Amino acid sequence: MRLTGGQIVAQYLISEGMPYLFGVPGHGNTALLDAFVDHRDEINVVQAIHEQGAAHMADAYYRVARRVCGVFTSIGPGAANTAMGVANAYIDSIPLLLLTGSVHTYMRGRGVLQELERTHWANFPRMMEPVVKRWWQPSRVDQLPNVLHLAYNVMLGGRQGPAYIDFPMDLQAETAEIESLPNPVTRRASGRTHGDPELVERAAKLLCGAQRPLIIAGGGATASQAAAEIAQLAELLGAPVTVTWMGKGIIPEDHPLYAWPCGDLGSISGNTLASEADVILAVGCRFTDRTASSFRRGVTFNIPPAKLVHIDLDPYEIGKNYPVELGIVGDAKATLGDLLGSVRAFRKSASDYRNSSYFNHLTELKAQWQEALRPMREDDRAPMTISRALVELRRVLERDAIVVTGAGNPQSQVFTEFPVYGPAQHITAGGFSAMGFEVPGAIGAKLAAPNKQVAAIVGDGSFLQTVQELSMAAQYDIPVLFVVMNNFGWECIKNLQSTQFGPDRIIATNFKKPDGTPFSANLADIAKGFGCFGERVDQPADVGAAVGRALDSGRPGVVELLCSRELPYSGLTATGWWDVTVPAYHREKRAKYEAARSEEALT
Ligand SMILES: Cc1ncc(C[n+]2csc(CCOP(=O)(O)OP(=O)(O)O)c2C)c(N)n1
Ligand SMILES: [Mg+2]
Repeated sequence: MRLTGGQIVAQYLISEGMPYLFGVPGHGNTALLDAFVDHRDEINVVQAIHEQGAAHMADAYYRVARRVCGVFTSIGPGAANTAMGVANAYIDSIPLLLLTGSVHTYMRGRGVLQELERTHWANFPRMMEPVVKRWWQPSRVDQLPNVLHLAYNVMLGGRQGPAYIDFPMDLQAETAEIESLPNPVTRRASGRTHGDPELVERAAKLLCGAQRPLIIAGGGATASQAAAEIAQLAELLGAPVTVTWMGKGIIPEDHPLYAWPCGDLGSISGNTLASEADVILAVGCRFTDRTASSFRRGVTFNIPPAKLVHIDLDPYEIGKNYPVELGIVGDAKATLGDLLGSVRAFRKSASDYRNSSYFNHLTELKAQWQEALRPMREDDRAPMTISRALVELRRVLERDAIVVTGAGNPQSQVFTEFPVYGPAQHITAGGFSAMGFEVPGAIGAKLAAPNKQVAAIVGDGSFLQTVQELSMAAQYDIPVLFVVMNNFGWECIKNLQSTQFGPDRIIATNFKKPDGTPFSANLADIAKGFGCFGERVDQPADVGAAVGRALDSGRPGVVELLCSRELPYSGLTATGWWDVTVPAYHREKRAKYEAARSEEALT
C-alpha cells in the first residue's frame, strides 16, 4: 500500500491504542494532522492552548492510566514550548511521544521560517536531547515504520521516558510503498526484569534479621505498580513504609505501617525512623537531596551504619548517592515478589507486627507528627493556613480522588499532610517540581480517569503560569476541580528568604503594587471569564461547601482560597534539612548554615 508519512504515523499510533494526541497546530504539522481527519473515531486529537500544557497533559495521563499519549507541535517555537513539559516527564521517567514539525529535508539549512540552523541544519532536536530517551529525525518516508515501533520500545522498555520524532514537512505529505505496518506485539520487548535470585535471598536474610527495618518507596515502585508487594512485605517484616514525592500513594496512608514522608519536607515519623533504621530497603528511589535532607548525616538517613538494600531497574541509580550492602537491578514488582517468597521461607511463623515495640514506636512517632500539624490544621484565621484548607478539602473529596500538585507550598504540604489512599491518586511533578504542571496535569489526569474526582491543588503563582489551559478545559467540558491557594506571591520562596536571610531580605517574591499594597487578580473571576465555575473563599469553614458547589456544577471549577501571607501561618511544618545556600555577608546566618552543612556526607 502507498501511504503518506502522516498516514503511517496515524495508523501506527492507532494500532498502539494511543488514546490522545495533545498539541497545537502550525504550518509545520498541518500535513501530519490532515492524516488524522480520516481517523476521528479512533484517536482523539485535542487542542491545548500552549505546548507546555499539551506535554503535561500527556505526562499526567500516563501517570494515571499508564497509556502513552502523544504531543504534536509545529516547527520551532511550538516545539520549543514543549521543553518544560517533556523535561518534567523525563526526570520522572514518564513516557510520552513528542512529534514536532521539521524543515523539509530538501530545504534543510536554508533558514526557512522557524528553522534553527546556524550550527547544524534542522537543529531543534538537540535542544531536547537531554530530556528524551532517544530522538529521530527521519529523512525518508519508508524509515517511519521502523522509527515508530522503536520509539515505543524506547518509551516503554527499561526505565521509561519520552521519545521524540522530529518530522520533516515533506515526509508528512509524501508517500512510500509500505508492505504492512509493524505489529506492535511482535516488536515490543516484554516481561519484567527479576533481580538476581542469590542477591534477593541475601536481602531476605538481612531484612529478616533486622531490628528496625524500613522500606522507602519511590517512583520506580509506582511505575512498576508494586503496591501490593510493598504492603505485603511491610506487613511480613513489620517494616514502616516511608515515601518520596513519586512514591506517595503506593501504600494507603491510613495503613498502620505508613510512616509518612521523609526528607527535608518530611515528617517526624518518617525522618526519625529513617535515621534509626538498621536495614533500609529502597525501592525505585533516587535518594535525591529532598529525600535525603541534602545528605546531612542523621537528619534523614544514617547510611552507613544502616545497611542499604537498593532495588532499581536502572543500575545507574544504585550506589549513586549511598553505598549499598546489596544493589539489586530489577523491576520493583517482580523483584519484590521474589523477595516476598524468600522472606516467607525464612520466617518460620508469621509474627504479628502489631505486638512489637518497634510498631509501638512507629505509632507514637506518627501521633507526634499529627500533633505537630494540629495547630495549623485547626487554625480558624482568615486568610487561612494551607494546612486548614487541606483538612477541609480532604473531608469533601472522595477516598479515591486524584490530587495533582506541581510546586510551592501546596505541593509540599499535600505531600506531608494530605492523606491519599492508593497509587496514582497523588500525581506530582516530582524531580522537576515544575510550576505550571497542576492545571494541565489535572486535565490530563481527568481524561485518564473520567469517573474519578480530580483536583489540582495549586498555588496562585503556579496557577498563573498555565492558567490558559482553563480555556481548553472549558472548551472540552472537562470537569476538573482547581483549588488555588492564593497567598499573593511566591510564598514558599519568600519564606525561605525570610528564614534563611532575615525578614528584611524579601525580594521579588510578593505580588504587590508600586505603593506596596498586595496584588492579585481575582482568580475566581478569571475562571468565570473562561466559562468555568469560579468562587473565592476567605473563611476556612466555607471551603468544603464551595468545593461541593464546584463539583456539583459539572464544569471545570476554580475554588480560590485566600491564604495567609504571614509566617508561621503561611509556612509548613518541616523536620528535615535542605541545603539552600546563604550569602557570605550574612555572617551569623552563614556560620550557622556552614555548621549544618559540615554534617553533610556525600559518600
Ligand atoms: C517553572 C518554575 N519556576 C520557578 C520555580 C521555583 N519555585 C518553586 S516554588 C515557587 C513559588 C510557588 O508559588 P505558588 O505557586 O504561588 O505557591 P506558594 O508557595 O506561594 O504557596 C517557585 C517560584 C519552579 N519550581 N518552577
Ligand atoms: Mg503563592
